[in-house]
Amino acid sequence: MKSTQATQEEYFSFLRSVSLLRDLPEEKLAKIVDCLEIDYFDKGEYIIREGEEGNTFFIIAKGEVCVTQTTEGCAEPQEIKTLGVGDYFGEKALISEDVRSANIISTENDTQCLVVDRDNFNQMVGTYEELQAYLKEYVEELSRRDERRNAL
Ligand code: WNU
Repeated sequence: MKSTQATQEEYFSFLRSVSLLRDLPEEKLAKIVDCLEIDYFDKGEYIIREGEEGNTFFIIAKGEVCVTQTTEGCAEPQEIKTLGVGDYFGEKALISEDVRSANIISTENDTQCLVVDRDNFNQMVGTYEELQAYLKEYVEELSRRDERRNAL
C-alpha cells in the first residue's frame, strides 16, 4: 500500500485494535500495513460469493456486511450473521484450501475493507502458532455449524 505516514500509522493502530491481531509482534503488523489493499463496496454489493475461489482475507475498517449461505430446503440463501468494524472474514477458504463457503454482502454504502492476499495471510498466520491454532479451530467450528444448519 502506498500512502502517507499518517495513514500508515492510522492503519497500524486500527489493526492493533483488531482482537485477532492484538498480540502480533510489531514488525509483523507493520509488514501487513505495508502490503494492505483497501476495497470499497456499495450497499448490496457482493464482497465474496459462495462457491467461488478465493485468495484474500478481509478486515472491516468501515461499515457493515452480512453473511448468507445456501441452506438445504431453502430457496434463498439464509442470513447467518452481520459483521462490523474490526470483524474479519474470508479466512476459511484460505485455511481449508477450499472455495468460499458463504456469501458476504455489504449492507451499507462505502463499506471499507482492508484486504490481505494469501501470501501475506500465510506470513501473518503461518509463523505465529497461536493464531494459526485459533483460526484452525474456529474454521472447524464453522464447518460444524454449517452441517448443523443443513441438518435442521
Ligand atoms: C459460518 N459458516 C461459514 C462467518 C468470520 C470469521 C471467523 C466467522 Cl474466524 P470463506 C465466506 C466467509 C468464511 C467466514 C465467514 O464467511 N463466515 C462463515 C460463517 O457460519 N462461513 N462457512 N460465519 S463470519 C466469520 C468466523 O469467514 O470464509 O473464505 O468465505 O469461506
